[in-house]
Amino acid sequence: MDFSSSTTSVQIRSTTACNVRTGEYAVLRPKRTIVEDEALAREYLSAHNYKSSDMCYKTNVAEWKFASDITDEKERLKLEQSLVAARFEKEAWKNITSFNWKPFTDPDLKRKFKLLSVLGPSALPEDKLTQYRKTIDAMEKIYSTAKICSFTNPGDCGMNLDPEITEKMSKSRNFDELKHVWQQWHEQSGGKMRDHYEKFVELSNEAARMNNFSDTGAYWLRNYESDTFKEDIEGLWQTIKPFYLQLHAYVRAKLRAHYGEDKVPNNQPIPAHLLGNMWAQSWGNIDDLVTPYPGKTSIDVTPEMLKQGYTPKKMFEMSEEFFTSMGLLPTPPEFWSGSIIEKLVGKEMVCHASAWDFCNGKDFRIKQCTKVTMEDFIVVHHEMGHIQYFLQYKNLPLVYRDGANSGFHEAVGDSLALSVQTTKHLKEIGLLDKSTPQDQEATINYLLATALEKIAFFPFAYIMDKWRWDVFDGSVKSTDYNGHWWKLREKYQGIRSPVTRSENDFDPGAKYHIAANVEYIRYFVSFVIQFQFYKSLCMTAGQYDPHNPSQPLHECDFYRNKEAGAKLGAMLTMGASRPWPEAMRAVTGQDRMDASAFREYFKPLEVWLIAKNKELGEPVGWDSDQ
Ligand code: X8Z
Ligand code: ZN
Repeated sequence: MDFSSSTTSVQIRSTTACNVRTGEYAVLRPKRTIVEDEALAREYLSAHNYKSSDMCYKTNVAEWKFASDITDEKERLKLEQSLVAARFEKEAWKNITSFNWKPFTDPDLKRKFKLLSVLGPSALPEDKLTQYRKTIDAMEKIYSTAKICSFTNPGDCGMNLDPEITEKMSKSRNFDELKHVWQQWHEQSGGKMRDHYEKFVELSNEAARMNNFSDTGAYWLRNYESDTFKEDIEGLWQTIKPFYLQLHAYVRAKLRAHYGEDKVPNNQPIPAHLLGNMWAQSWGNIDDLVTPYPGKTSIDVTPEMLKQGYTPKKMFEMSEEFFTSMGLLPTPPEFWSGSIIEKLVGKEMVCHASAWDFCNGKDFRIKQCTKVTMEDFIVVHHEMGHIQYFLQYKNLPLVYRDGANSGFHEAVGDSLALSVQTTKHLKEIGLLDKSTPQDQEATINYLLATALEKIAFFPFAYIMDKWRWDVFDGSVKSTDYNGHWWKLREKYQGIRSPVTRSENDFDPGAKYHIAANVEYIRYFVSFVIQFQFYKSLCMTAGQYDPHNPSQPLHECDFYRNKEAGAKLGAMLTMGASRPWPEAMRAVTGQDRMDASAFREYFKPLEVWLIAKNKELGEPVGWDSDQ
């Protein structure tokens, strides 16, 4: 699959192979000098690039067909294609590793070989690879087709995650209804895939070990090309944590005011079903309950979008216009004819939004069950960020057609969306009344709404992979899958399950990326670096000056700014051809992840929250058994 964010895509894209001249290199190698070897290697890669792009195209087509129309037949065809691709990959891998590439003098050639020398799950024998793929497909199918019964109308059992369940979680303020929906969803999704997950872990680890990694977690981390990556993430979390605790305390106080002391007790983790989102990963949907100054304008322009007759098509066109206004690339006609931007009627499909690169330089698509909401308007920009990356690196060899690391791919659209969602920009595009004042209270409202999306997300993004790292390295056994999940949920997010849980449940599987096996720490990385990108682009555009209080970071809009666009474009065209610190330097001048831009952006809110929690007498943190 190419989803830009899928782990399988990386394997296919970086290891897809051709089966021509099988064995030839292995036989010749001992007789060659390094110089001859390098020349031959270059020649080999060129043929490999051509064939592997073609294979990548075929695999994507089969995967797209399944994801947009989930049937047994489409699944069978997808599996068949994945086995064909795996055979190609294995052959190519044998050729690639037959080269003595480590002493190569050309650093670029060496990098290509390094990236291509990891085979991925295709290392498994074919029967096991079949099982591995079938297990993931089964989980993705359970997730994407799960249905629950309505609370108010129990006879209606056709509620899907997208859109009905998501809308309930976002809009209902009825404690028992939310609990019902939460519980039912967890039962019908994760609850049905526990055995599959256990099998998946075993096979995935076996594949990782065949690739000389200790386990799947270590295999995933290779993407970040850093020996200190886990420590760096923990360090970033420690910087963000005090701010998260303040936000958590404030939101808890507001929820208590709404639901009552018995439902949201002081000093306790927050019940997971009250935060406007099934996974409590971002809390923007309860902005109405927690907004500091209710009389002031809200950032949520959904009602205005509906009033003006917005459609999914218009949302995508506007997003594209933002990118091109900065001198970035327009999408080709194939994008518009091939994409699916609304849920298909009468078909089961994977609704979780994704962007696809079909590896032929012209076919790029998005699949999104778009609703006309401000939240989805931001997701549209997120997905268009992936497409922009694809477009910018489309002329590189396939092995480099990827993000500098996965977090970069996730950050592009979000960095631009930070500009799109400013009141300045919303006024400019007619979604906010030009006369709306931007005073201190409106600023706090704006920053709080943004914090509900961005700050609330960090501990969730962290535990998604912390849990999997612990499962993959064997420190957590299948008998403690769910217990460990809730231990992390409570410790990091400060939330608790609304109903008693046991090892008969499998709540991690109620989240898409666990069911579909998509690594998640990329989003943690993205939420840090998108503020670094945003700040740098703002400074390039002359829209932010750290020494000028009348020009705060959160008000910067770089719409139509070609210099900012050129800077971003320069990074995107590098794809994965350089280690990520170099890509980051191209935009920010920095070569590491750094939460200070993020802190700078939210500074006025941090000060406000600390004072407010004191005023409310709300204790910060929660009692915990941990
Ligand atoms: O999965 C996504 C994107 C597709 S790459 C819509 N996101 C994460 C999620 O939904 O959990 C974006 C932010 C977090
Ligand atoms: Zn994404």
